[in-house]
Amino acid sequence: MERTFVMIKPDGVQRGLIGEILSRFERKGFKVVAAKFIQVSPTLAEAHYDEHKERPFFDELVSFITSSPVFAFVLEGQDVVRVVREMMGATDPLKAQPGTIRGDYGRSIGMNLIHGSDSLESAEREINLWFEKHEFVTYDRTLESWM
Ligand code: DAT
Ligand code: MG
Repeated sequence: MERTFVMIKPDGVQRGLIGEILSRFERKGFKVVAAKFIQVSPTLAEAHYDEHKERPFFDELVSFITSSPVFAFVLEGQDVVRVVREMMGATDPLKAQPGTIRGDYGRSIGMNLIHGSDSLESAEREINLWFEKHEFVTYDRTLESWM
C-alpha cells in the first residue's frame, strides 16, 4: 500500500491547527501508520529541503522549520501521495483553492502550514529520513472494507 510523509509546520502547530488538519486526512479514510511531535534540528531541516538548497529562500526555510515544533506523520492509502497534495492545495496559499488546507487557512508562501511528499520517490526518501522502522505501528482497521 502507498505511503506518504506529511508534516504540520510550525505555523500550523502555533495556530492550533494540528487537530483540524489531521482530522481532514482521517475523515478522508487515510490510515496513520506513524506520528511524532518534534523540534526539528538544523541537520534534519537541511536534509529534508536538500532539493531547495540553491534557492534564495533556503536559509529562511530552514530557520522557519526549526523555529518551533512540527507534527510529522506517515499516511497510508490508495494514491495517498497525489491525494494529499491535492488536499493541501497550491504552494502559495493565496493561490490555493478554497476547500484545500492552504486555501482555507494559509496566508503566505513562507508559512503555508503543511508539507506533503510530492512523488513516490520523495515519499520514500522523506519517510526514511524522518522515521525509523520501529516507529511504525502495524494494526488493522475493521472499517477498511467500507472505504
Ligand atoms: P511545496 O511545499 O508545495 O512542495 P516547494 O517544494 O516548491 O513547495 O517549496 C518548499 C517550501 O519552500 C514551500 O512549502 C514554501 C517555501 N517556498 C517555496 N517557494 C518559495 C518562495 N518563492 N518564497 C519563499 N518561500 C518559498
Ligand atoms: Mg515540495
